[in-house]
Amino acid sequence: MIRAYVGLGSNLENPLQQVTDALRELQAIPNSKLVEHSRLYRSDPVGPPGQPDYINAVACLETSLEAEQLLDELQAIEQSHDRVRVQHWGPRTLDLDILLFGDQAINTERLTVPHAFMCERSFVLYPLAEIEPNLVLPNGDHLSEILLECPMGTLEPIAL
Ligand code: A4P
Ligand code: MG
Repeated sequence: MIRAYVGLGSNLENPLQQVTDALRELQAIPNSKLVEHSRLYRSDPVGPPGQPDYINAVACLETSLEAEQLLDELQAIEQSHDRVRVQHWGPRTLDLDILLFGDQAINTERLTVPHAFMCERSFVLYPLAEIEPNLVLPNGDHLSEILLECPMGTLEPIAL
């Protein structure tokens, strides 16, 4: 079994519900177990301005799937949430990214793991640290040290 960390993000169509539903759907991925997940966080959008705030979270799965099989499962969940987007011609309602897949470094057409921008994004790093404070990345970097260079800013956990 491999420990995979998955980043969840949504900023459309009731993002809190999108992420809550997605966490439940992660539990149903075959040959996998949802070990734990962070609280939900509200974050300022990174990227084009003028979009709504995001809800973000990080989940830990134990899986015997290969990385690309896990990506297939995550994309199927994204698709089921995207139906709303297709109707409204808006941006995506759910983004599920593989942040880490054990200690594997993957660079294929479909997958870059560790996720290319994870170490610059407070909305990834703080939820990840909440569930795995002593995490060491495949390149040997300690999450606790990366966090020192990435201020929490306006990121805030949501009290549900
Ligand atoms: N892909 C490559 N590596 C991976 C990986 N590690 N995990 C490929 C998942 N997918 C990976 O993804 C496009 C392709 O990336 C996939 O087909 C897969 O083969 P996508 O999600 O369809 O497209 P995208 O949204 O353009 O890309 P991506 O990388 O998900 O976008 P970002 O960079 O993650 O940006 N601000 C806040 N506060 N919170 C957010 O969650 N998210 C984004 C999305 C921007 N700003 C944000 C947030
Ligand atoms: Mg994505």
